[in-house]
Amino acid sequence: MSKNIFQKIIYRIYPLKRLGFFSQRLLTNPLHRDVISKLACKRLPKSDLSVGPYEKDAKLLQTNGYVMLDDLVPHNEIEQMVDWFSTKLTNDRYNESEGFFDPLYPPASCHTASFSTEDILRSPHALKWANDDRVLRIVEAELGVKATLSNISTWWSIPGHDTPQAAESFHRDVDDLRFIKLFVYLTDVDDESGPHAFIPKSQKHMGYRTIRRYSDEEIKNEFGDTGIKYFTGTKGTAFLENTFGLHKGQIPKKKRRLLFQAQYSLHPIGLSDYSPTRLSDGTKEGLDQYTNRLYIK
Ligand SMILES: O=C(O)CCC(=O)C(=O)O
Repeated sequence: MSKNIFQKIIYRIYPLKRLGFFSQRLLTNPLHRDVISKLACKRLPKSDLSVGPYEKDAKLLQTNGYVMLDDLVPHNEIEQMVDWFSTKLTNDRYNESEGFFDPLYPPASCHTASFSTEDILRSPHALKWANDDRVLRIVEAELGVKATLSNISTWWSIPGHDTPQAAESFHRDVDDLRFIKLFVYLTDVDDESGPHAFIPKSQKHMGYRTIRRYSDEEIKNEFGDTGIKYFTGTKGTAFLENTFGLHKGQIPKKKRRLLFQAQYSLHPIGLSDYSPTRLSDGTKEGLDQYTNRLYIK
């Protein structure tokens, strides 16, 4: 039996990537995660970007768990992205049996309507935003190695629900030993459109380490009303966040919210299956091959 076939059989029976994913989920003490991720970083490609003029932003991200990125994307690019997605269908990742639907007319049960990875990759600016020089410099300063783009998503959050679903309650993401998410609002987001919520500095907090959803009461009892940061802002509002910290995407009270998100980590996310897309050379130009390897051929 050739080594290749043998490897394939072993990988089918014993999916190492999932083992890695579930092992890191056992490590919920931020200090332990830090020690182990330092070891993991030793065998990963080094960043070839310096933090340069963004040292202060990198420090803010490290200390507070988030940093605002003013003027990250020009207004006309937001409009072009909104136009692009206005012609595309979505699905409900928590209820795939609904199939694909126009996000203007979602099924009554749908809280979040997600665009396909293919539509996101082929959109006019997703890859450009995800590979923005400022973003990668800050992210790589935090990761300590070259970033792996491990998730790229765009979804509508839809109002009209009384009880939160999944990520609409406070939780920690425990996706890899180190990771950071980029958020870009494609619609204006006020109190009625489900602003993203985060507990500053909670990425280092020793409590709330059981992997589960936490109620608003539990979080408010610990951190108070003023301990929660709500990210309201006009379209184009952008920030980086360490979502190992406690966070949620709230149920919009009245208005819909369109969000673009990219995730950067040390490794591929072990639960995800990636099938890199072949894009035209023009689109790939200037993009780091390693960083984008899970999405682009
Ligand atoms: O919808 C949001 O604002 C946050 C979603 C979330 O919890 C996440 O991306 O980890």
